Amino acid sequence: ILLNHMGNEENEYINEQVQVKNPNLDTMEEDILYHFSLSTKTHNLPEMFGDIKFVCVGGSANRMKAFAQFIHQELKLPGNPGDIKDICEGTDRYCMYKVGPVLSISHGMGVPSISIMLHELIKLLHHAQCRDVVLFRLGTSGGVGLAPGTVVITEKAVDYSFRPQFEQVVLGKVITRNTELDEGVANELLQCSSELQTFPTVIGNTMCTHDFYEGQGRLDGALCSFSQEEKLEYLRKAYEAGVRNIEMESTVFAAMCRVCGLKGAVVCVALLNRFEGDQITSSHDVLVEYQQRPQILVAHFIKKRLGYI
Ligand code: R2B
Ligand code: URA
Repeated sequence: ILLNHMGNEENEYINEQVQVKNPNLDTMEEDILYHFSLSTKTHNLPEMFGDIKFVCVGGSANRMKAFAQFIHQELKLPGNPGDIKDICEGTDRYCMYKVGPVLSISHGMGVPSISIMLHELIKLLHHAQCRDVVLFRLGTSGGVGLAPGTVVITEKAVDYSFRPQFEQVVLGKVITRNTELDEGVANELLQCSSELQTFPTVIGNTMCTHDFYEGQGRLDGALCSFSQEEKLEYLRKAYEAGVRNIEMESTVFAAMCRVCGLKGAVVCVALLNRFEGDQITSSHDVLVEYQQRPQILVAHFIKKRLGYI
């Protein structure tokens, strides 16, 4: 582990193997990935997962099942996409589907939920001796000055004061980690969107909050402690800081990818323009189509990387 100027651990990128940053794991006889209902003793993780090259995560269990079926079709793999099985059927915390070299997992809503999943995912990839893995978060978000339906590829994940950092409380003290994402993967994704030419796509900063309502400056929660003018001022400041969308998982995702030597990307569709309102008013069908956009973009990336295109 190298320490950077902030005293934080930085990945050395010496090899491309997924790295856990915890010496305690070496001395454990068994590692139980409790929220996946998997364990190093009861499952042969290298055999089950050793060939994984792409991991796609997203909040909703149904959406991540649909993504697994979609990528199955796109990669023209043998068998019926309808038959894919939830690897984590022993638990209803998260769902997980494996389609060739692609793993699709749900993470629920918010930093605590995705953070638990990422701890167990990174250990899983480590135990399975996976190499050269790219991790994508495919999500939804609120747009900041963008037309609904625009896809945002995250440059930096930023916190509530637009700083590219994630604060974690450890033993009662705050630890700060860097949240810059892989620039190469982001640019490659932007290139994919210009090849597809089916929906608008931008690169921008993504603000991660710990709440959907007051935390994102919404006026329509059960509580609201600020005025419409104060809301708009905050969104304007966010826009000036390069923020183009707001969601609830990107900072911890970026921080954990960075420390563990995983190339990570965040691709979220904006469901609305927050300068225009707070409620999500589009029809169900429109929202379903919007949520397919990050999937289409990442499927194109995967197909290119695998030499299909
Ligand atoms: C986007 O959508 C969810 C809230 O509706 C949350 O998980 C996020 O980041
Ligand atoms: N997800 C969020 O976190 N915020 C939005 O406004 C929409 C989706």
